[in-house]
Amino acid sequence: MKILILGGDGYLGWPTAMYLSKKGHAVTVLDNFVKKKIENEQNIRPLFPQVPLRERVNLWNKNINNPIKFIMGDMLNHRLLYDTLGEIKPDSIIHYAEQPSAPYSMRGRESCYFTQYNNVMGTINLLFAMKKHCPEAHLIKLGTMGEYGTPNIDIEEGWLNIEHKGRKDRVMYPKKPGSFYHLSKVHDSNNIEFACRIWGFKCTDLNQGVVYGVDTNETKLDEKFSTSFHYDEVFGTVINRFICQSVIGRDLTVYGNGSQTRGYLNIIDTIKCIEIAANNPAKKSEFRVFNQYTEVLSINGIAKKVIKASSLNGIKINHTNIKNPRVEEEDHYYKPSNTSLISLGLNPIKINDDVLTEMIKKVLKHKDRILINTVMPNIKWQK
Ligand code: USQ
Repeated sequence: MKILILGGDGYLGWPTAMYLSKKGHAVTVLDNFVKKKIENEQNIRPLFPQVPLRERVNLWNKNINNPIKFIMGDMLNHRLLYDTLGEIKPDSIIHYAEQPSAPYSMRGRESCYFTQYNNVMGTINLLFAMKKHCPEAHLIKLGTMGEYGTPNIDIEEGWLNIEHKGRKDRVMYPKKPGSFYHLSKVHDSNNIEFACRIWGFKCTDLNQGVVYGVDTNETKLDEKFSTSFHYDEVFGTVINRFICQSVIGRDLTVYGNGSQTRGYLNIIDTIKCIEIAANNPAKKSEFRVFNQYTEVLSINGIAKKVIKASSLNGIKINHTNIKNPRVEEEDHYYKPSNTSLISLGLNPIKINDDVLTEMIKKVLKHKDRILINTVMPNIKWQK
């Protein structure tokens, strides 16, 4: 397949590009490096040293007989998107190219505005470029489980059958997201569903849970292929943060009472899910939603697992309940469904001592690069 990966420099985009290139697909990656700009602005950096994407791609291409193509560009530049799609005419477009941090979107007006403008308008540009140059392409869009929030009813995969005053319909599942970032993905979902309805697009919206993990088979091939792994409050997801906190001997920062429950998945499973979606495209006019997570856990449950794995590796830590900087329900009902990807063949990796030990060992090697002042949260949902 000809595959275009938007956001090919990120935590998930880069490992996806290597994996799909190794599988023989013709991969092009596009990125505008806005995450690097935010890193500089926030005085944060990925834990593993990063080789610039162009250099990484060149190194990859030297070792494999199926080169990745790299384009530096911004999805807010619609001309660039039109030209790129017109030239490549991709079969599949994997869209990761969004500002992914909930806390960043809650910093204030500018960060919120940037998040929503970048994410929503970038996607609008993509939809119009697809309409002009490749309306038959399969759009695989990274959504988020956070679009649903924590409703007091079971969470279905994107759609809900309802009966109201004796009549029945199938509607998009009601959304109650918890940050301006998560809201940007809700707006995207609505825009894309509309494009499927009026232009006959094929789309899979992957409502992904919280991703964790340090490596994939491809990042392990060379240190220079490391992915952009964060542990700070801006881009670090909770398990990645807890592992880094443990390695520097700090108590784990459980926000609030720690009963908050979410869906989680390993970075290797993210890539498998993308491959499964690409190999089984949505049909014409179909806006298909998969809930992409493999395990449901509370923060307390995660803290317990990390504390145990740390102790097996000779690290004695505990957890500490800090005042929740977010506005989120702590004790809540949470029962999402995730049968679609499993029924298409996903064989999930589970969080266990071995998986966490592998993370601890890799992070230990880079322990000295951890910026201690970026560990505690500073961004508050309510000031
Ligand atoms: N949390 C802690 N301690 C910490 C950090 C987080 O208790 O030190 C808690 C948060 O309060 C929250 C949960 O962990 O209840 C998850 O937080 P997170 O920062 O790991 O994840 P989140 O902000 O929800 O966002 C991440 C990614 C985002 C993706 C989302 C999937 O950054 O791009 O969309 O996970 S989901 O959460 O399913 O919406």
